[in-house]
Amino acid sequence: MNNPAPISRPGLTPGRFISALALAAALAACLIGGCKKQPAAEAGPAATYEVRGLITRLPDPRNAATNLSIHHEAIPTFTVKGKVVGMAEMTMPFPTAPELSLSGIAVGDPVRFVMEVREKPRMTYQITKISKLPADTKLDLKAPPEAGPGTDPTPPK
Ligand SMILES: [Cu+2]
Repeated sequence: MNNPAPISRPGLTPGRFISALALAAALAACLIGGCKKQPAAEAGPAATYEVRGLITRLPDPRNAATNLSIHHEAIPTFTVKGKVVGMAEMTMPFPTAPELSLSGIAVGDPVRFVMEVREKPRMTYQITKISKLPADTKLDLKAPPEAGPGTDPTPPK
């Protein structure tokens, strides 16, 4: 937190004195009313994002180490530690909330999902909601799905 400049400091113009007062008033209001910029509870999600993408892999029920993977659209509002950094379009694995059902969802389906991000005690994210979009939905995806850990290998012929 910034310490307000001492009032007796030489060169402090009336204008700066006023802004120091305004800052002090804002801080006081923050303390009384609860600052909205601070996350209310550490346990709650830092942010949730509604994202669209294409399913590239489904978790294998016989292998707990496998993840759902989605080639998702860019997330321009993606925020880390209060800074909007954005997330580019990419194929990545997504942990899912324990109660989330993926029944009826198949590889290649366009979907809309809610990604919940926590920053404490460390950066984690999971999908809490997912639903299929109409099969002809035009997603804003430029890159081809990357061949990588998040992509199904081409099935053998
Ligand atoms: Cu991503």
